[in-house]
Amino acid sequence: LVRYASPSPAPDSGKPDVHPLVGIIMGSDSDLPVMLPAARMLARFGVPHELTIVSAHRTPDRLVQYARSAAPRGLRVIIAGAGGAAHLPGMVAAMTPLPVIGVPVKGSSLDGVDSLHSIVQMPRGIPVATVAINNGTNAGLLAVRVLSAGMPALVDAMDAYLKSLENEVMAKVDRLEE
Ligand code: RP5
Repeated sequence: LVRYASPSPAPDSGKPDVHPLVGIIMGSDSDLPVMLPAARMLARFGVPHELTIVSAHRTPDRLVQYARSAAPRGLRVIIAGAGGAAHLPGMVAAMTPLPVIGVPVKGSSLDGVDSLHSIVQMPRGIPVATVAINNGTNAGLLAVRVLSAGMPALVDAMDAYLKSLENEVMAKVDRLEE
């Protein structure tokens, strides 16, 4: 389990807050290149998070333990990425009341559409918020937005992020029209 501290100190403690609010899990270390951008986005917003491997079919007992302990441990959102018959996000969602964001990972066949369908087509009662294939970045951003419901500073930070995207495009427009 890798824990990433928030760069902002916890109130009153004077020490960095290492208590993770977001858990990032993936079915295999081969998913890491897709999932690291989620971690980077959370780091950019100063959201403490953790990252590890949990495989629904290779480590089923670990899956149960992780999902059942997530809320009591203080996590508020889980991001789960998997490829192939990607049942990891759905299984986690079945065992925790926390919001689960699923990242379909593109495997060596079927272009990741198999993973997308596995994750997005959850039956009634157990929702998984699904981002685009291989889009760890959007999973991180969505986690920040979910957290921002109770953390106004994140609303301001997200506004600033949106502004930075706009500025990026407008700089290109200016160069094009010069
Ligand atoms: C899934 O199977 C993982 O999420 C990964 O996307 C896929 C392939 O895993 P490896 O064979 O690369 O370990 O469980």
